[in-house]
Amino acid sequence: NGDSQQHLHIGVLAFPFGTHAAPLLTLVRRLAAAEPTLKFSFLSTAKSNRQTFSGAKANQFDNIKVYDVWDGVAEGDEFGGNVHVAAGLFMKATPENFKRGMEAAAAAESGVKISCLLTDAFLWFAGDLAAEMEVPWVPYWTAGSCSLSIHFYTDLIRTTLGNANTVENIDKTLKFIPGLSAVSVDDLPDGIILGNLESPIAQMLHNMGLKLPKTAAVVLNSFEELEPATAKDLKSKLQKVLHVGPSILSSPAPSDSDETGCLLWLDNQKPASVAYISFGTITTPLPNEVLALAETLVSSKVPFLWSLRDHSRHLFPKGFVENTVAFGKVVSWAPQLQVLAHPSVGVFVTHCGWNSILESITGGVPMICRPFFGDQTLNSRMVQDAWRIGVRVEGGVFTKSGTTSSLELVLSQEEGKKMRENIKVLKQNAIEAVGPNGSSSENFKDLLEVIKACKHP
Ligand code: U2F
Repeated sequence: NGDSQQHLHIGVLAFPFGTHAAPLLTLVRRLAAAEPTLKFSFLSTAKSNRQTFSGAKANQFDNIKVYDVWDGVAEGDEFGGNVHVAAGLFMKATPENFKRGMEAAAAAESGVKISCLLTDAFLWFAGDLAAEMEVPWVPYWTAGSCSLSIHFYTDLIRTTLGNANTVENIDKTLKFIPGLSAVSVDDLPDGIILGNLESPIAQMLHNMGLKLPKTAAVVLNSFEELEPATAKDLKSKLQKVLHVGPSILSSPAPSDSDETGCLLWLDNQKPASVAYISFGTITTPLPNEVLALAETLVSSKVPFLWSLRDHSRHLFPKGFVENTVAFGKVVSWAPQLQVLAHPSVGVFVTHCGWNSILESITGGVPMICRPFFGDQTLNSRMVQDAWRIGVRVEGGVFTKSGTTSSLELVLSQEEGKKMRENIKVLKQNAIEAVGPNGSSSENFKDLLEVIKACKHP
């Protein structure tokens, strides 16, 4: 095929849940802009593609084409289940759905076959698929090195600390893994030592960890200076480890519009006074905790901006929104990146999703952490004890007294000031990492070379 001499065709496979597809697309956009001769086929489910390419984020690249793959829900089924169930159904539909999608993509590119698989790292089977297709596999880990390291070392953690759900191991730390000495068994995602080791997610991540040494390069949305020991260790163990983030700085997506007036509202608040509250795209906090947090805000009168989906509003105490209108604002969606960059925000009450952490760092805002699942507890441990840029909410869950003292600590006490100083240093590191000759910029160039070196199969 004459055309095949002209361009390389990259198959991009997304994980269509949580905040996964969007950061992958951000990376693809950056590659597509840097090397217009590369052609990208971006594959995800119809629902995920609709969200990822909505509004200002509509696809404007000639060299990125978008394909829908089957989500695993049988036709005619009215599926309204939660995201974990949906992810299970989706994983069952893989890799067949992606294979079919890639065939369609190759046909649309006048038969030019895919010469590289760039995928969400969750999609561990892409390693086998790539081998079958005789092309390299480049997985993208949308979170930090700390959590990637946990999955890489799962077997070692199990043999060192024991497989069973033994309580006596709970406080043991992972000091035998570089960069993770602050982390205890209790901080690990379910399915490593505690919880169900056989759950689909646990198996998926374990498989991924085992496959990592076979990848051409592992790409992360983090920067080396944030987790130097872990980054160095992974680099010594894997073929190539490329921290290219934070992508919000290196390749900002089009800004969210401020339909709910958050930024205007923040303009009228005092510097570093506001608590911004959000728990990401998947988590809904428990009813008693919403209540405790709301009661804390009422009694402490800390100015707040709370992003909470409408379906959770009924959890507020009666009259909450009306009674706090003088110092608070509740919205169903906030332009979070811009909110965290606003000088009025003094603390971020967060579930510690990785994107939220990066946005808090680049906004220079310390955190109060209330993690729920996956990498979030581990991330919160790093925030509190490795980077010292926040605290876990006192007692681990929102109670009125614990939340009151955590807010007070971060907003008004010396410790909070110190956190703000620490986070400023990390913010500066992040800016330098994506700047000229910065580590993330150099890693990005390296990634581009890896992709350009792919051969037509
Ligand atoms: C999963 O994380 P989530 O999607 O729940 O949370 P984040 O990684 O923190 O990403 C949330 C994104 O949604 C945005 C916010 C982040 O970019 O700016 N957002 C917003 O713009 N406005 C709002 O009102 C609320 C949110 C998973 F649960 C985590 O454990 C993982 O760390 C993460 C990444 O793999 O994916």
